[in-house]
Amino acid sequence: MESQLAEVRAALSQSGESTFEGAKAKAELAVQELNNVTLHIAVTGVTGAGKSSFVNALRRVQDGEEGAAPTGVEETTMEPTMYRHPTMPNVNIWDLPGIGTKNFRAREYIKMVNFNTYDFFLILTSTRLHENDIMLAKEIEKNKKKFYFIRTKVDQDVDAEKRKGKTGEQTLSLLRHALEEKLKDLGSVRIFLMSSWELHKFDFNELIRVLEKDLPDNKRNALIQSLPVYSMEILDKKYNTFKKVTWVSAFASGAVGAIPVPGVSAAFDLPMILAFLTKCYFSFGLDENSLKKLSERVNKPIFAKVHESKFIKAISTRSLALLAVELSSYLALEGLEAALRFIPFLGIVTGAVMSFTTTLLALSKGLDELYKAAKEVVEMAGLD
Ligand SMILES: Nc1nc2c(ncn2[C@@H]2O[C@H](COP(=O)(O)OP(=O)(O)OP(=O)(O)O)[C@@H](O)[C@H]2O)c(=O)[nH]1
Ligand SMILES: [Mg+2]
Repeated sequence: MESQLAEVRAALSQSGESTFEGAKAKAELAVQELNNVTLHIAVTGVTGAGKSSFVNALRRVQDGEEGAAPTGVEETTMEPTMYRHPTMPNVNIWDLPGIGTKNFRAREYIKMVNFNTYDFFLILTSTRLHENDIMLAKEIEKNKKKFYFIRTKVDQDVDAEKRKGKTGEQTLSLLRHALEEKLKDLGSVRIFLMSSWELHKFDFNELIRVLEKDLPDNKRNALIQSLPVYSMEILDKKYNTFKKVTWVSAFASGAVGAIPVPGVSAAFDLPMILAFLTKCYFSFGLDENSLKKLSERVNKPIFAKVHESKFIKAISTRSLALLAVELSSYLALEGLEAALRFIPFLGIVTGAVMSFTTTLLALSKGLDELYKAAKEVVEMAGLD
């Protein structure tokens, strides 16, 4: 009980408001902003640089799969194509046309691809950096947006150089220095070495760290929540972004439309809790489709166990009834009303406060359960 109350106290102090009503009004605005945030990522670079393959890797769809961006030596993307994230509809990844190698005009190109649409640009380059990549970067900078250079297909370089006796580290270090040298006119440009075949290796995490710093709060959260779970670090980041919004979600929910749960004295907003946890469930890669793909990728047929958990089942089948049972058995609320009186901030405990408290505790518990399951998956898959 003490730790639960500490959670409620922390939520109240995070709101920075002195009344429950004030905190609620602020939270409602924050939730509206969260729901309206969109992120548009532009993926550009010369023809064949690996743009479409990278878009697919970010969206966790395999090349050739339904809804995947067409890839291959013959497949050229001729106009900007938007690919919605499969589970986060507010995150859009744009596969831009190849910038060509001849007669390139950066100013015309950025006009043609609707420059203003995008939050930032990823400029992909594979075997050779082209003058046009640099011209494009300069034009993006002139128009006050951010760009990041990504050297793709480094798996190929590592393999090829291994045959000549170089270690992976040596190859990557040489690649990095050669590119830094070529890009030195642009100032301090960061280069990220990557492979769409093995997104979890090389500089993917580093790119995310840099983007996290550069993006405003809501967009950063959207980005993190949309990422494939390729490491424990990414899973932890996801958990933290969800954890941060539990209190706003609980404040904003209120008792309106709440469903009384047998055995729990305060009604709480079960549909909102289910919607929130469903988002976490997909973001953590716990859905059957993601688990199946991971299982194939790491060649370990062990993830079906995750769906044996009653809690996960409640979410995967979107069953309010099952979720209510799971949560009410956790929320042993008998002592809660009395305990709440000890929080000086609250004064008199009202139905709304009770509803807020139970909703917050349910969200936290649900999030922790999903995180625990996802952590086990990451460990079993050997991704940590
Ligand atoms: N080994 C390796 N091959 C890759 C990687 N990314 C892309 N490729 C291959 O490179 C070729 C071109 O990839 P695409 O993703 O179609 O390139 P693109 O930039 O979209 O090309 P355009 O649409 O023609 O401009 C394909 O044969 C891909 O399979 C990678 O990370 N590693
Ligand atoms: Mg393409």
